[in-house]
Amino acid sequence: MAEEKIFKITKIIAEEIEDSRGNPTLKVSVYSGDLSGSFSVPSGASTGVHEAHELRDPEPERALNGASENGKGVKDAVFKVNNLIAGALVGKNVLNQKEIDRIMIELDGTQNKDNLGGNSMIGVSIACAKLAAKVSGIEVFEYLRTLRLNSGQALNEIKPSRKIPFLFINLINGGKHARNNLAFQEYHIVPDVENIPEAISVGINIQNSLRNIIKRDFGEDSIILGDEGGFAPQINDIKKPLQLLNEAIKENKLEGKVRLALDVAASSFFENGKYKIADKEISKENLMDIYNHLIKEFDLISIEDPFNEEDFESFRKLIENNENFIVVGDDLTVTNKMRLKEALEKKSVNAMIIKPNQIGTLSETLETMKLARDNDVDLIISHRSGETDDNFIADLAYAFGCFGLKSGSPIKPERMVKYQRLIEIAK
Ligand code: 2PG
Ligand code: MG
Repeated sequence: MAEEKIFKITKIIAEEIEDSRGNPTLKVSVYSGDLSGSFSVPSGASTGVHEAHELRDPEPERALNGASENGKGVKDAVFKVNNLIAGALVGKNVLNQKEIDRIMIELDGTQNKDNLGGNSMIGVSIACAKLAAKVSGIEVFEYLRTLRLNSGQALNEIKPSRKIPFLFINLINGGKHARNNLAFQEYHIVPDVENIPEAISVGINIQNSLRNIIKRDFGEDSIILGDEGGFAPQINDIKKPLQLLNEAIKENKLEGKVRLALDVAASSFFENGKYKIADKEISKENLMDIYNHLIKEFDLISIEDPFNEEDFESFRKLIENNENFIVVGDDLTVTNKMRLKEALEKKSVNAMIIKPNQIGTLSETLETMKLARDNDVDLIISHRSGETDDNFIADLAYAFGCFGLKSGSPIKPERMVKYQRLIEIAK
């Protein structure tokens, strides 16, 4: 049993690096002697209000530790890892993930990780898990399966959904991920094909066709990319991207082999009780009608965050209205066990997004995943819109047979590394 061995943490070092948007973020490396594990922390743009606090430096004039760039720096977070967290964890056994996370949670002492920051904590937490896999001489996904929950239950009791996850490949970007006026944030293709390399090449082929279609209809300017590597055309009609995707799918003769999915990220266009789409304000009832039609017309497989992050009720109604349809919580559930409990009581979701940095430790992430699967909620492991070259989420998705992995468009390297890792594991 891995946990009986002892590999003491000898050093923890955080540094500031850039994420894919060019914003500062942390890279944390944890050492046991000569061996080390690192994790580079991603960062969201359309973050849920209930996510763990992301520690960013104050504005330059109020900066304490020599920080920062317009409140975006993470020098304070780096300082906290290198001093407070390292001080508490050096000497501890890196194979005891539960203990490592418990110590950080206690040291932070707040509900929302306000003191240490979810970004600092998840950096350390996952770097420890990667080091633990290394000292154990096993792959990260294998190590994850050996971990135990607070209840003592083994994580290999998590009910798998699939052997290899479906890929949710985001090919058209709007919302907070693009400089256009498209309200919906993400338009995904979900290839239903035999293996991951095939799914990736389907994604690339469809994106290539899409480039020509968008250029033809909207001009050269519209083929610029959004944050996750999908196109960000100057469109405000929410239905148009689905038509464009269908045309690209047809061009590749892939009808029936590729489904469509949305991450609407509705909280980002919810203002004063209304949803603002293409400069018009609409009610939640109207939005529900729009979804009911789109689901039928485009045979959508799922919609993520269809309504504002506090509207559990409308999520439930969308499930009730559409048989065999997948309603995914992200800003609603924020990888948080308490939010998931509420969503379960109110029957608001049948799938949820898992983003470890939303909650701030690996142990809490796994607790949430177990609760979800015990209640037949499917899991989609997800990147953030501001990403790094880290591939941990692929191991997490594979380890527990998750339903999906959502990692943007394969033409962006920080997205592709996750898909590539899945290919490597699946081999
Ligand atoms: C989402 C994510 C990732 P962000 O809403 O699901 O696609 O976006 O990281 O900006 O929260
Ligand atoms: Mg989302």
